[in-house]
Amino acid sequence: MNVLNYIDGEMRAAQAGAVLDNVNPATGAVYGQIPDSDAADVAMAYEAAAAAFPSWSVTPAEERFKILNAIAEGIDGLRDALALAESNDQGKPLWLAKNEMIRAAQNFRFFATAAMQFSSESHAMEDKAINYTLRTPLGVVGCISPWNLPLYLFSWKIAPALAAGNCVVAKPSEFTPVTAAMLGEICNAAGLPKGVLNIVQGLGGKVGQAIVEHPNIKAISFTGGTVTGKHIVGVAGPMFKKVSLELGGKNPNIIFADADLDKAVKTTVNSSFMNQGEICLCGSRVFVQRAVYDQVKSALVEAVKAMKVGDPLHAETRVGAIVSKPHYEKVLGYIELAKAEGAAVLCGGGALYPEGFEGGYFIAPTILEGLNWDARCNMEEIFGPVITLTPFDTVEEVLAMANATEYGLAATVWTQDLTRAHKVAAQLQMGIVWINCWLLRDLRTPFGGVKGSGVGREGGWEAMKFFTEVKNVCIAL
Ligand code: TXE
Repeated sequence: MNVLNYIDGEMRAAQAGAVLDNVNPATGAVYGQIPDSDAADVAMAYEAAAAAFPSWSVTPAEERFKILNAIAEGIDGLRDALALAESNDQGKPLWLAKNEMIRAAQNFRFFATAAMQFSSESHAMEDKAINYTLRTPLGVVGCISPWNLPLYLFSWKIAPALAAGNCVVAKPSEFTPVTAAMLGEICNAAGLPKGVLNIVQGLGGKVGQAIVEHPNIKAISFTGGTVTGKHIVGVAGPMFKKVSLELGGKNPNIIFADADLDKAVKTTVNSSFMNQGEICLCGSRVFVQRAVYDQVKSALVEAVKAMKVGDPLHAETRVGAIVSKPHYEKVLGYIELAKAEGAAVLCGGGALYPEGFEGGYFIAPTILEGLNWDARCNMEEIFGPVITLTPFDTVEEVLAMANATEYGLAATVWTQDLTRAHKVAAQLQMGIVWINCWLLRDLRTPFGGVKGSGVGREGGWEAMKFFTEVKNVCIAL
C-alpha cells in the first residue's frame, strides 16, 4: 500500500519525488512506498499550518469538540481496516491492533471533551488585586511519534494539540506510516479545516530534524528512543522551544512473596511480551522474592512456552513480528550479549521461522536468569520479547536494583501488604507505578517518566497545559 503526505488537506507526494520502501515485518517483503520527504515538505506543511492557525485558534470550543469527536467516530468506523493496516505495517497481532484502534479513537474523544472543559484559574489577593490566567494556543507545533503503537501514540499527541487550538505538523515513524496516512482521510471526512493538521512522512534525520529545527514551530512533543530525545533537546533547547519527551524504559516488575501469584504471573506474561515487548511500559526486569522464586519461575516459563508466535493475522497469535530488520538484529544482539554475560536461557533465546513466514522477523519470547543486576542486559533497554528474572530478599535490596538504571518510566509491584505497597511506590524513582495491575490507564492521569525516560507529562490537563502558553493578568482592586 503506497501512502502520501497529508498537507493542507491534500494527499501529496514529496516535492522532490523521492520514495522509501515500506516492509511488512511478518514477511520481510516490500509492500508499499512512502514519500521520502525533506525540509521543503516540512516548510510547505508549516505554511499550511500557519495559514490555518488564525481561524482554528479562535474556533469555538464546541466546534473543535464536534470535529475531534467526528474524527473519533471516523476511527471507530474504520477500525477493522485500520487494525489490519497497523498489523501489516508493524507486525503486531491483529487482535491487539483492534484494541489499539479503540484507544486511538478514545484519545480524540477524550481531548474533544477537554476542549470544552479547559478553563483558566484565578488567584485573589484579598482586597488588593485579582489575578487570572489566560491560556492561549502556542501556534504551530510538532508531533513526532514512534513505530511501536503507531496510531495510538500519534493520536495521543495530535488530539490535545488540536483541542487546545494549535495547528500541527506531525511525523509518524518511517517504519509504520500507513495508519497516519489513513488518519488524514479521516480528518477530511470529519470536517477538520485544511492545514490544521499536516502529516509529513519520511526519515527521522530528515523530516523529524526539519520539524525540530524549524524556527517557527513552537513546541515539540516527541515519543521515541532516549538517544533521539537527547539529540532533539540539543537542537530545540537553544531555540527555547517547549519540549515534551516520552523516552525509553527498563521497567522493574517486583513480585513479593505475599502477592496473588496467579494474577501476578498472568499479568507478567502480558506486561513482558505484549506487542513483542515493544511497549515503553513493558516490565523487562522481573524481580521475585526468594521464597516464591522457583514457583513463579516455573509458572512463567510454562506460560511463556505456550504462547503462539507467528502470523500476526491469526486469532490465536500472542506474539507477532519485530517491527523491522534493524530492530530485530538489535534484540537478537542483546540475547547473544546476555549469553556472553552468563545468563541461563530458560525459554526462547533466538530467532524463529514460523512456517509460511520464514522471511519475517520473529523472536521467541525469551526469559533469562542468572545475570548480575548491573549486567548490560539488566541496564539497557532491549525493547523486545526478552526479560530477565532476578531473586531478591529485602525491600531495600529490590529498591536499590529497581532504581539502578538510567531510566525511570514505570514500575509494577505485586503485594497484598498495603503499607508496603505505598512505601515502595513512594521510593521507586519512576513516573508511573502500578500496584497489582499493569497498563491500567485513566487518560486524565499524568503520563511520563523521570531520569532518562523523559521530561514533562502527557495526559489530561498536563497535555492541555503543555500545548498552551500561559499569561497572568493582575488587576488592582
Ligand atoms: O527510535 P527513534 P528508534 C527505544 C527502543 C528502540 C530505541 C531506538 O529502545 O530500540 O528507542 O528506536 C524520529 N529528529 N524506543 O531508533 O529513532 C523517527 O523517525 C527528529 C522507545 O527506532 O527515536 C521516529 O518518528 N525526529 C520508544 C521517532 O523519532 C527523529 C518507542 C522515534 O524513533 C530524529 C520507540 C531526529 N534527528 C523506540 N531521528 C518509546 N518511548 O515508546 C529519528 N526521529
